[in-house]
Amino acid sequence: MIMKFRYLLLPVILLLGACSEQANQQTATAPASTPAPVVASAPQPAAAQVTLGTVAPAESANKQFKGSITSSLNPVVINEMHNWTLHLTTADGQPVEQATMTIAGAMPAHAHGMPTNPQMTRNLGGGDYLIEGVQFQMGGYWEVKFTITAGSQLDDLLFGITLQ
Ligand SMILES: [Cu+2]
Repeated sequence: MIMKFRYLLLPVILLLGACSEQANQQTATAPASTPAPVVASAPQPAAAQVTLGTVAPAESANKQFKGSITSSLNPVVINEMHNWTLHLTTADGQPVEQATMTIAGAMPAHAHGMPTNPQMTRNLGGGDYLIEGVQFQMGGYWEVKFTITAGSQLDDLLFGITLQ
């Protein structure tokens, strides 16, 4: 994970500089045996800590699902990869046990995406899903959208998140 994080530093810095549409553009993961780039040993500015703003439980666009998220890293540290757990229920609160999903995050005000492609990697049971590869490159208002399929249901679940 650390190796991957270091490998992502350069593109992240480029993203910060450009602040343009770079949604979901992730550099290919380096093999674990690849040495860290020399630049990674240079002095780095201290990582900024920001508070994961109150993330209200959300209702999906067509009201088929409700969801809430918890973060493995709280406060969130800018530019640090971490995981989320999504708890997913039906509209009446029953856990959704067998869902698949894709995830996309963006800052609407800046028209750019996240520096990573978060993925649901494990169904934890009871309506909980592990989301790996969450990373933010700056504070401010983010929207993270889960496009969820469960059985014949397909719906978008969007969380508005202010990192400040
Ligand atoms: Cu931004």
